[in-house]
Amino acid sequence: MTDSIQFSPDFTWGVATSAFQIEGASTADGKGPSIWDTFCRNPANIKDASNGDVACDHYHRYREDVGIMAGLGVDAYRFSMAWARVQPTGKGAWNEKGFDFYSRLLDALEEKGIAAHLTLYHWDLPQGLQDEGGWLSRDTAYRFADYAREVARRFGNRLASIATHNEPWCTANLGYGNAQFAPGVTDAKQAVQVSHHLLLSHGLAMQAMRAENPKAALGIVLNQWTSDPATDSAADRALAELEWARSVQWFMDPIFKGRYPELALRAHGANAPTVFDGDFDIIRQPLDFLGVNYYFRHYASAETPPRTAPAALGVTDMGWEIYPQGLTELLVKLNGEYTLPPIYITENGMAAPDSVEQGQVTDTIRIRYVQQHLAALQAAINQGVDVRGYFLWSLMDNFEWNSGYAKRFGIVYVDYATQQRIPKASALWYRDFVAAQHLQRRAA
Ligand code: PNW
Repeated sequence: MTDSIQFSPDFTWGVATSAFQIEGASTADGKGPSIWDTFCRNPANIKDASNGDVACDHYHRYREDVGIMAGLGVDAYRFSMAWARVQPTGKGAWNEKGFDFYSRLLDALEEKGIAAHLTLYHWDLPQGLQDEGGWLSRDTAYRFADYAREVARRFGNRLASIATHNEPWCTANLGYGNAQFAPGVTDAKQAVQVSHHLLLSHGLAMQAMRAENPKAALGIVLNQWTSDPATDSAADRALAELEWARSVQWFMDPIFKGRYPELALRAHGANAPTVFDGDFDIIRQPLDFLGVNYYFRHYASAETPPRTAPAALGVTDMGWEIYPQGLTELLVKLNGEYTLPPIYITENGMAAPDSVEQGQVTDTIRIRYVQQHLAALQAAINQGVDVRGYFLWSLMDNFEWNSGYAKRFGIVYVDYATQQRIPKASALWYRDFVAAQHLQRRAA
């Protein structure tokens, strides 16, 4: 099905990971604890009572992992930096050994000609800052800008892009709304205030990095979904609209329009955030790119119990509906509502119950998933959306947050007992697909 798909010759093909999910080495070389180290200390928080102490041991095996990427022939790698590695308590002195690790990783990537796309914050706040209020404290936004400035100063010229945050919706709502994620708070009002401080920190970091390195390509990564009413009822349609306002517009409007969406503000009522004069001027910084993570659509049903999505194409091992057309609809809708910079799909992929049989992992379902989403992506491009790249989530199986190691998103299988990496059928398929896309690059 993707045989017929031709993306532009300079389209970026990549894979993605994040620091806490793969690095392990949780106390190595002076790294400080993060809120995810702390969260995992309570085994009840993680489905298999696991933690990130070892994970994929990428900290020690990064060379092998970069070699695997080179074997796949990808153009680019999206990863994140563990803030507590380079600044153990989130403020004060820099930890040179922490920066050295990322410098070695960049060396390895450069050697293989793989472009490095860095995310500054993929959920692992230094515990030292959490102890002083974490993202509920406005001050944390300023600490984040200091960190961003230092990274731009040291590495700006070696990075193809720098994203401030990964999925601030998750940080705020899963971390402070329903306690699925660190720091494990359930307080709707706090969740909203945290989302404001995350946006503020994004703006402050953008300003700091621009001043430090005007040439760096800067942006943010948001998880997004379309929201479809389950039925034609007025209640379902209203709920769908509210969900769009609370999840997508809540982050997009401040960044691109300098305000919060009225509908969501009204819905938050007494939980609306405290906003200082000038905050929106800080938040509304021009972006060089927008990263979009897409996994599923939102299905809005006001009935009790709510109707569930029909899932005509099935569900993933996370229970998430497979709904590729939602990616087309999302991108076209965003393009209509906002004046957008170039878009990168910074995450897309699926969890499947993979296992090794005679040395092989036959994840046909994942190949189909990626094919369907690439077709959907092409449809959006054909409708005028400026998409420049696609990063498959994930390079390898890893620590899937509160699901622990039970959910596998990788195109490379990880045998955690031996740390052996086994490319799945999807990895071989992606390798061949990317190679075919590169052929026309040479022809062009
Ligand atoms: C993203 N939701 O997380 C993250 O960026 C990755 O670190 C993660 O491994 C991947 O998707 C798969 O889960 C999300 O509930 C977690 O809507 C939860 C949601 C969305 C994204």
